[in-house]
Amino acid sequence: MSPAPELKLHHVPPSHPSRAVEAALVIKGLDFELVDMSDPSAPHTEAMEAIFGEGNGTVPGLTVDGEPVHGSRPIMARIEELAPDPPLFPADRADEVREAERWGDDELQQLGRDLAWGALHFRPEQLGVVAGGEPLDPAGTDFAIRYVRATWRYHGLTAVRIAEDLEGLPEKLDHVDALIADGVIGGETPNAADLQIGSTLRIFDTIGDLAPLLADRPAGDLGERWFPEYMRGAVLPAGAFPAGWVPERS
Ligand SMILES: N[C@@H](CCC(=O)N[C@@H](CS)C(=O)NCC(=O)O)C(=O)O
Repeated sequence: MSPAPELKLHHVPPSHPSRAVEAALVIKGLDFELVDMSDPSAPHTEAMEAIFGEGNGTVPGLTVDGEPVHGSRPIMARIEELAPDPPLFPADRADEVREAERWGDDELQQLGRDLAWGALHFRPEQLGVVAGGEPLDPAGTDFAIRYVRATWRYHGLTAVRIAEDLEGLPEKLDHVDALIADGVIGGETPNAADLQIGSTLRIFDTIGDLAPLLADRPAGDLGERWFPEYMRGAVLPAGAFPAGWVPERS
């Protein structure tokens, strides 16, 4: 038997796609080292590109005996090659899981970033809560206002985009309910799509304004089910988004 490969998962702790692949490594029982790429003075992109190549500045990135694998979906696929059981792409619905994983990455994941940073713009003192502590004092809030502004600029966030994200959210949550009803996700053990979609839903759990959209439905339980410890207790109180921005559920 060949020795187990050396696995290093490069992440930043709040990142939901990083949590998704970390959960996959844990489920597979693989030993790995977590490398925290956070740098309070600069985005992690440059340091990531130095390891994973130009244009690969986002987290997560995995090295397998030094071989770089970048992005949550390629990492899921590589983990599946390294340890087939329990499967991340169960044979009886592998294509459906792959498509749901793609949807979770391409169409849902960004909303985790947009809506969290969006809500924090209106409640910057809550940055302390999201980081696992208390609401910030006035001096801390001054820092948070600058930090959130810089993040909006960096990600090209606008109020229009956030309002549109919110408008489209009921339809996306319906899609997650349908994936659960069809047995693509939400089974006994999480597959790659469960982890990709569930990690974003866990972020939604932290935004109090979204609670009415998430309550009493299968999609509303998925984040907590697969990521009970991630963001535990971090909830931005409802009322952050301006009145009328959060739509009724469909
Ligand atoms: N869809 C990609 C993107 C990951 C992504 O955007 N990660 C964020 C953190 S959650 C990041 O590193 N952002 C920094 C940047 O956009 O420069 C994946 O799933 O790997």
